[in-house]
Amino acid sequence: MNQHISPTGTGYSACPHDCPSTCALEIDISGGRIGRVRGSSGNSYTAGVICAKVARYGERANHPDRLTQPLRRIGPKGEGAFAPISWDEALDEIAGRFREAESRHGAESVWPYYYAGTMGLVMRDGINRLTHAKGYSRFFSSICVNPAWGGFMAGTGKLAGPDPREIGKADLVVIWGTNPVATQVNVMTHAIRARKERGAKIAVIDVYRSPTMELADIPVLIRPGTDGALACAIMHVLFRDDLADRAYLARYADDPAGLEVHLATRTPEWAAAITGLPAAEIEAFADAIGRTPKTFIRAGYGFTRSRNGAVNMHAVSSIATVAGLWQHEGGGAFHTNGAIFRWNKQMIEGLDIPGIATRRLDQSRIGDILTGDADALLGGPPVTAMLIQSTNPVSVAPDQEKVRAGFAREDLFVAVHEQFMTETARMADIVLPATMFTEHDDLYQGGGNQYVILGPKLVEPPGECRSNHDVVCALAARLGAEHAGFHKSSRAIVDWTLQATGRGTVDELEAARFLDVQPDFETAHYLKGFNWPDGRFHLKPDWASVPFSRPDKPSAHPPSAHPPSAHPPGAHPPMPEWPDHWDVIEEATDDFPFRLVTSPARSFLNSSFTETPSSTKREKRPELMIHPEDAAALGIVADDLLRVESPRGAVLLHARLFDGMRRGVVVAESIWPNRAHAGGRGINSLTGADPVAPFGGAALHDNRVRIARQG
Ligand SMILES: Nc1nc2c(c(=O)[nH]1)N[C@H]1C(S)=C(S)[C@@H](COP(=O)(O)OP(=O)(O)OC[C@H]3O[C@@H](n4cnc5c(=O)[nH]c(N)nc54)[C@H](O)[C@@H]3O)O[C@H]1N2
Ligand SMILES: Nc1nc2c(c(=O)[nH]1)N[C@H]1C(S)=C(S)[C@@H](COP(=O)(O)OP(=O)(O)OC[C@H]3O[C@@H](n4cnc5c(=O)[nH]c(N)nc54)[C@H](O)[C@@H]3O)O[C@H]1N2
Ligand code: SF4
Ligand SMILES: [Mo]
Repeated sequence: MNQHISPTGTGYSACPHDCPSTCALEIDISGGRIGRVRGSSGNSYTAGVICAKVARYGERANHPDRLTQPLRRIGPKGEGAFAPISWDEALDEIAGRFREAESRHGAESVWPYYYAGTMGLVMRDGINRLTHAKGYSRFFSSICVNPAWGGFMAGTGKLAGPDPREIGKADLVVIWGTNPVATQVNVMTHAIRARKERGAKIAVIDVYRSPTMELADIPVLIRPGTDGALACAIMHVLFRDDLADRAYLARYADDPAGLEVHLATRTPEWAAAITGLPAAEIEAFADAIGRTPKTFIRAGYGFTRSRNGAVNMHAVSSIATVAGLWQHEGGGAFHTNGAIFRWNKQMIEGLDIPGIATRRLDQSRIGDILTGDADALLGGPPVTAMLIQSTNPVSVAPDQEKVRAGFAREDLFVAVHEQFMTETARMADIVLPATMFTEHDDLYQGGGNQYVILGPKLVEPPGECRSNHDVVCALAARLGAEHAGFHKSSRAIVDWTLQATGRGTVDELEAARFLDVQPDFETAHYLKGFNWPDGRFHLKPDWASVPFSRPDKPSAHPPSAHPPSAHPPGAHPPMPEWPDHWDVIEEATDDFPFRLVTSPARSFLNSSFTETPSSTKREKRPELMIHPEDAAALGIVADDLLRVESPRGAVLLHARLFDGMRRGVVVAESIWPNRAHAGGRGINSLTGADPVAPFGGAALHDNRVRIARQG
């Protein structure tokens, strides 16, 4: 492996973080350590631009607080007292405790838990190979993408769309429910290019005046969870004013006449009452879309983190069909490119292991699961042992009071493999030190773009850090788990995966650095038809036929011991037949009169970078953005310490007066560590884990709260 490492020079890699941009990176290396990081200018999506937090990655990689030794807990759970142990001792103990759990309650009492702290395919997903080989409980991944992906596929039948670089060729760029200035900077690179080169207009739909909306020509400020209403009114205007592309609809859509009838009552006035956006602004925005064939709708994740999120994503993508945008270069709707990569993941995940049929436990419901909710456990045994890689659920998972209670259980054994002593690691029995992306080999794919990128090992890790792959293989050996993937290096698995997918070899990819796998124009724009048997975009979605996984067993009753949310799982009204405002969001009540959104903070990435001083300095402290008139009505002034309470918990935040929301909407840019809040409770004490219909997921931006000055 060492042939790829040179102590000084430039290394080429991919940003491993959970960000749709997946930037191609050029990394200064000196004395075997990484320094300044730049965006690759030869990569046409990255185009030489990356975010500030990754540009200064040396601060994170060379951080004095990095974990460098395996540790064993020596005090009470969660107190943070650990003592160093050897790797052999740590691995033996984990294997022993896993065997013990298995003999007591069966293999399904072990739950390997992971997420996208690294997006490298081998390091992120290789843990599934161990799960499959041992028959442990499987992982139903749900915290991020499900409402968005499923909602997009409900129309197109496929998770792909026009080349995202075509944003640069649009005349109207519609940035819908995403905040790319903070969360995926490259969308802005291409949007600004369209503005500079073509005079394109930029529209931004959000629930607060985000840094992206600050740059918009057409700011569209709505209430949370009302995007379906806005989309319907836009389509109403398109039909009404003869701006719908009827010839396109006749050829490419399932039932445009039915939609037109349905939308007759979805007027701008109707939507104004729901969204809070004046009808005249809806009219003007709809008119701009209807008169601009090269309108590129870039739909993000944020607006789908509501209980009606999948319905809203489908409604937004339907606009591109009603206006016929898909036909034009620089037009259409794009969310993500998951479908174009088509990896053979057999070696990574052990998909050829026979009889993979254990229960799949819902990632977002980890609080319910660890506190023994029979429904969340799908009627099976309790979870008594976990290996956690690449995620920090004690900060990021919803319904946090239960998450904390679950992790505090004395009969739960937890091993956490981490780069830092996160709040999850602090709750562990064994902590293992993990490599960073420059310290191991892996393979990356773009979400918001179309590149495959190699991230080779560039430097030696500090101390005794080991990669996820190495830990999974070492445990497999101790647990008697069998699969060829346990006997290959990560580089060999990358090579196998590339070859099995028909994408050459790892050496070829290393020489090329990245591979552009963008499909041809006709395919990407669905000119040969949408991905359904009838070849049409489904304006009237058949949710049951959407080829996207769902939670194993829809819950029949609300989680116990907690006040129910607006519509407990399984108890919500049926999904609408057509694009609509599906009224299942956690609307404000007299008791909880505000709607809280927990939008991402610019200098953090979920809970990552909360350990780097320049990021915490920029974000300052956990704050609640509240409208000055709402604040005045409550007698709140700037900097007051506020108690914010939802049906699920309470959190302390400082007031920041900000007039960039509709009245009654409050925003807390997140995710600060729980301990950064006065009182030690973090933002996810307020959020709920009841699954979003019909694909699961967490409605992180859909919370009713009440607010009062503390003390
Ligand atoms: N700096 C930074 N970058 C990140 C992240 C981060 O935490 N910080 N997280 C990463 C991850 S894991 C992901 S999945 C992506 C997500 O990136 P995005 O696709 O950008 O989605 P979100 O970040 O969840 O939310 C984006 C915006 O949606 C808005 N929003 C919330 N509710 C609604 C609504 O009902 N309607 C509308 N129209 N807008 C709404 C929020 O205010 C926010 O400004 O970003 C990644 N990049
Ligand atoms: N309130 C609220 N909650 C949210 C969100 C929100 O918008 N609001 N966003 C949600 C979303 S979209 C997501 S995706 C989740 C994400 O939540 P997480 O997946 O937990 O993401 P991070 O907080 O970035 O934590 C990733 C952890 O992985 C570690 N890590 C990185 N690389 C490696 C590696 O190679 N090996 C190992 N072993 N560890 C590694 C990092 O040190 C870090 O602690 O949070 C969700 N939670
Ligand atoms: S914009 Fe996203 S992918 Fe690019 S460097 Fe920053 S976090 Fe990484
Ligand atoms: Mo995410």
